[in-house]
Amino acid sequence: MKETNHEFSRRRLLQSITAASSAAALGFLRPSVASAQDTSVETAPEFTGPGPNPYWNAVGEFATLPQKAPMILLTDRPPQLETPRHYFLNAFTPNDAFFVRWHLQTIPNAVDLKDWRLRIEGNVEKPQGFSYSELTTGFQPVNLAAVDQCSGNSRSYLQPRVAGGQWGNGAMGNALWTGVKLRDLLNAATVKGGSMQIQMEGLDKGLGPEGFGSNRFMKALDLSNPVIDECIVAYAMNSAPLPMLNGFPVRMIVPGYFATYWLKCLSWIRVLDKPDDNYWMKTAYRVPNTPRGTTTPEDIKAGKVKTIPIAQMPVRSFLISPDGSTKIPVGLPLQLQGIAFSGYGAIKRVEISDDNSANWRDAQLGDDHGPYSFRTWSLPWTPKQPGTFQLAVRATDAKGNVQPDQGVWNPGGYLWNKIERQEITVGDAS
Ligand SMILES: Nc1nc2c(c(=O)[nH]1)N[C@H]1C(S)=C(S)[C@@H](COP(=O)(O)O)O[C@H]1N2
Ligand SMILES: [Mo]
Repeated sequence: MKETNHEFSRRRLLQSITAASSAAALGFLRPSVASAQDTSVETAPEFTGPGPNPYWNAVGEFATLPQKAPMILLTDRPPQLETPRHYFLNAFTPNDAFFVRWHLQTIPNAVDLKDWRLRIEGNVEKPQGFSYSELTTGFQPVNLAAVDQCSGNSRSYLQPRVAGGQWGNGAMGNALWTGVKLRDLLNAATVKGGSMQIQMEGLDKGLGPEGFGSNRFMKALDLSNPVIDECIVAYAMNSAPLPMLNGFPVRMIVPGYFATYWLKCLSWIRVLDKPDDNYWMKTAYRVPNTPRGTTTPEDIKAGKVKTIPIAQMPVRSFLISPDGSTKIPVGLPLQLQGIAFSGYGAIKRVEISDDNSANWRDAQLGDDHGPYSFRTWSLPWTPKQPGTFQLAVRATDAKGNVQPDQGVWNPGGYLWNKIERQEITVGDAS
């Protein structure tokens, strides 16, 4: 059975190599890979389900998905990959280790840039269809470091447990995004008076959850939202083309906002004169209209909870090293290291406690890459006696938001930002 899958996968891979070479001869552009030897992963296997998922075979054979390092495989249909913890020691998350999340079954495995266009349509005076090179050469490029975080990041920590992908803390990543201002593209098309929202759609399609009603993933933002002027249509990620699984050729960057709005393989921006009521706005990705978006199963059952579309990311911080995997000898001078970020403004402070929140010490903040980036932090720490320590880390942002010691609960499993605690065992070194 396994053998058959491997054979199948090998055949598919050879086919795709052949397809890739002839495509290259025809001058098709594909997301480039690190080196010429890597051409075997240049074209992802087709992923058009139903039937056996070729990505699964790729995982079995190569322990990785196309253009990706080995990562935590959350689900294979659609592919969802979580970033292993140690990657967060740095402010920028490498493209090949950047988390992956899709909703629909059929995701593109290659894009022919000769045919591909980004359409600006709907309630506009002059509908547009920009080619990739028009985007890269026809507009002032903008660079922005920004955190992409899934609304369901850390969902596995909610009590009681909720349905959905059981992410740990690795459904997030920070990249330097390069692209065109959304506003420049809208201006080129001239938005008509009375417009309310932009609706975004990518190349993926397929059946969604029950009651979905359409086979596309679409998200919308209010034109009156100030974030519209900060949005970027990104054609580069950490100064390289986007990996196919992270949205090649372009994706939307919505600084400070949860990733659900960061449309991948973005191909349609539609100006609407009324609010978007598609499933992904009206039903999914909504949070209780309560402080911190928290509620209870009882209030949900009683129908007491009003919801609003999810928006900015609350302040968070993480201890990345040490990770609790080894016993630490007494007297060993350590650097506690980690990252922090907030969707509401720059990180102003990161504090550490090793005595169950009785005392907090300020960590030193690392390089400032802008308000929407991960901010690294570090603090020297030398354990003085053996035993078990709970190292807690809490961040404060420019708006004065401080991480709380209480979790949240809502049926989507969103907005988790409770203070993280890491147990460290210190051993007697004498
Ligand atoms: N086209 C498309 N864009 C999408 C999605 C999707 O399913 N299709 N999922 C969104 C969600 S919910 C998340 S968490 C991010 C994940 O981005 P990543 O895979 O680059 O990490 O993509 C967003 N953009
Ligand atoms: Mo997400």
